[in-house]
Amino acid sequence: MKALLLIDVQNDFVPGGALAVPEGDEIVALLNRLQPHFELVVATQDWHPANHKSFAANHAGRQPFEETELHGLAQVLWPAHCVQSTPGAELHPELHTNQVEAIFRKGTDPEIDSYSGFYDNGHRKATGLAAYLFGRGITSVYVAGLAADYCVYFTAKDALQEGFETFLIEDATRPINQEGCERAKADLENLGGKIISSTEVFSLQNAPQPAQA
Ligand code: VGL
Ligand code: ZN
Repeated sequence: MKALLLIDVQNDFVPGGALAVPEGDEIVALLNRLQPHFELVVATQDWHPANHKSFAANHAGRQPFEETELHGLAQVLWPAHCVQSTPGAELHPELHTNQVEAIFRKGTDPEIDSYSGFYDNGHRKATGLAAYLFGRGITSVYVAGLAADYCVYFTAKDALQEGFETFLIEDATRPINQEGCERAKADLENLGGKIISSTEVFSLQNAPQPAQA
């Protein structure tokens, strides 16, 4: 059983948003076409309180994209983004959600960032996504969405660690930083993940068949 994980397809991560991923909006139509090819579709939502410590504005004298340390973990300081219940935190209006059976929110603890859909960055708390997928009989996960070099990458990495056969659909994601994206893909391949293109999904055997004439 295969699941599609739609990672953080939110207004703040597309051009015009607070933490815009270049061309982030260009994947939305593809994500919609991919969904019917899966038995299960799940989404994640970055969902920060306004006082979240990943925001540069919550550290005196610090600027976005500087690096710091947060409770012993390396932390990039981001522009404030995906603040709970703001328009920037909403899923992209063109993303189809009728087939999305569950949405897992992350990044809600102000003291720790949470890139992966499975765990916070310190791996201290699970979101429940792995247990949910196991409960639904999922053995393979296909990861897409934003951003390739952060939340998509860390979600795929945790999926591998949880024992799922893991695929990154490379044309269904976009990175914040291209070099970081190349490193992320190489790392996933080293860990046993597979980097594929959407055409491989469209040619999977159990794709919906057109109605017989
Ligand atoms: C993300 C940085 C901070 C992401 C979320 O969705 O990739 N990146 N928060
Ligand atoms: Zn975030």
